[in-house]
Amino acid sequence: MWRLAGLGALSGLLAGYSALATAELVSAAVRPESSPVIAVGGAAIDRTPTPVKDWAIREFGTDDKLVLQLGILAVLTLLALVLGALAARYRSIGSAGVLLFGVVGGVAATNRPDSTSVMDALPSVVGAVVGAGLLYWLAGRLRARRHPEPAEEPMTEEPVTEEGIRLAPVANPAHDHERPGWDRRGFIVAATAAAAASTGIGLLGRSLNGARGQNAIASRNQVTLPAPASAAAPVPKGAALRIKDVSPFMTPNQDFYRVDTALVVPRVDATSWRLRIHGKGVTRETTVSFAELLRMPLIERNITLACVSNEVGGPYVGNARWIGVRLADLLAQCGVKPPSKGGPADQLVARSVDGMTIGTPVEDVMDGRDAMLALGMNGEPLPFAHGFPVRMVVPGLYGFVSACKWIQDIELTTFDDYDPYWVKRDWARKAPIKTQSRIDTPKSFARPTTGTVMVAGVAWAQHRGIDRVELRVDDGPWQQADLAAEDTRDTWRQWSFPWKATSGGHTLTVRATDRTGETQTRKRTGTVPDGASGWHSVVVTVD
Ligand SMILES: Nc1nc2c(c(=O)[nH]1)N[C@H]1C(S)=C(S)[C@@H](COP(=O)(O)O)O[C@H]1N2
Ligand SMILES: [Mo]
Repeated sequence: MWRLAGLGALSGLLAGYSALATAELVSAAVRPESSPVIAVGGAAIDRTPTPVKDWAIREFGTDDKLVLQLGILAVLTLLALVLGALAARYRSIGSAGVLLFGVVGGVAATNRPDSTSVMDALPSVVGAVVGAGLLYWLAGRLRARRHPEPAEEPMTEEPVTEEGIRLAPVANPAHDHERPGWDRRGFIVAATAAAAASTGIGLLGRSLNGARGQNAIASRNQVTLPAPASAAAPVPKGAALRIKDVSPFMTPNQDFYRVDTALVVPRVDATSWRLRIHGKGVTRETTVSFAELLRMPLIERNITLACVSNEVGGPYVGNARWIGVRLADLLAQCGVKPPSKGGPADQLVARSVDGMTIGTPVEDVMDGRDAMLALGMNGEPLPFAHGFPVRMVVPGLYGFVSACKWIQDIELTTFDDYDPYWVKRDWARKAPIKTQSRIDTPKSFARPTTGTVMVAGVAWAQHRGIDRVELRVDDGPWQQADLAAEDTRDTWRQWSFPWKATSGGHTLTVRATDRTGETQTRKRTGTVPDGASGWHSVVVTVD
């Protein structure tokens, strides 16, 4: 009885594995994002309550997606075990259960915002049919000889005494129930074959899915970023302090934080990519290619990007040198006017290839700041994870209201008419970046020795600029920190403070004041809806 359930559970596991492997292969023929785990994962992300999502970004950071996928796999494993155990007794019901999950996956895949065809259901459905079929068949092996014909009973399975005398089978129904009444060989052969075939199919699917990105990779390799018509001024020498453990003034691409909802990083082929600009007040609707953007006059700017999900003291902020097309110029060519000049649209909604929507005030984009369609980041084409081929960057606004990656559509509309993705999920419609400062060194719980301890970090108030940074030791007075040279008001600023550390436990607190004269508020708020506020502190013990 328990053995039957156990073998059934094993069959369920194999069926689930073969279903996912098959789905992987079919998704390579449809599109990678249509695979069930990705589709269900995407649907889960979109439906995750904002507090939970915020918590996941905080706890797991860029690994949040890995955690989610592992979670989905854990749930699927459990379901497969249960359905398998069920199938050992009721094989039609167990197999039908597998089919049901295929339907769930298929519905999830076709309902993704980037799904354009019912074909997206195919991987889930075909996978489930294969998995259900395998489970049905394996469960059949388990029962093949539950009630064996006496004539079919192999001689060797009869109990035989040492003298070679065959004992008569005992006609005992209870005993009959206990004996291994199943096709052991058939099951083992089938199970092994299914496991091996699934692994082969899955690996083939994986590699085909990987190969699909080759055109995109090739198109990225072919990009040569032209010299900008308007170069960024050289970073002042004093902008980067030579202090160990301070965030480098320019954040290397591989260290740049990543926050998005994409379970599979979109790999867009730049040669077929187009951006459409349309909507209210657009008198000349425009579609531009990547090559056309590269031929336009480009600007190069250092801009510090920040995520609204960044907690006080958190890591989701980075500074890069972006090169791209001034968005205001392109919009003006399309006939767009900001609301202050009588334009009918106050919201610009950017749409990405993966269905993300991000709304930005048209006024901000056209008020003279260097809002851009970025094509390059720190001297190279955008990395895929950061939006290749084109993304938006707007100085002064959190990423969720400005920095659409993998952009493919810009629609001019109004805040009244349309709520983009995050706004539908409790986040604010408008979200300028709050003035913030962070202590990078020493870290909390560090144990420096008495004497001079270099306290240092970064402060940012994009598009307003940092005017002053102050440090407080315990409940002492605020003391002016040394500020590194300012690059631009759109970039962060390093600061340092040589602290005469005395022994014992101490709390170090930092605050910044921006160039409008406003000092970073001490009032602690969470990240939802428009960014965390409060002061960053670290607690250290001086030995
Ligand atoms: N297509 C797309 N663009 C997106 C997002 C997203 O989820 N999808 N996230 C936004 C958010 S919340 C932020 S903070 C920035 C982060 O950009 P980065 O990952 O390059 O640092 O991208 C923005 N652009
Ligand atoms: Mo963000």
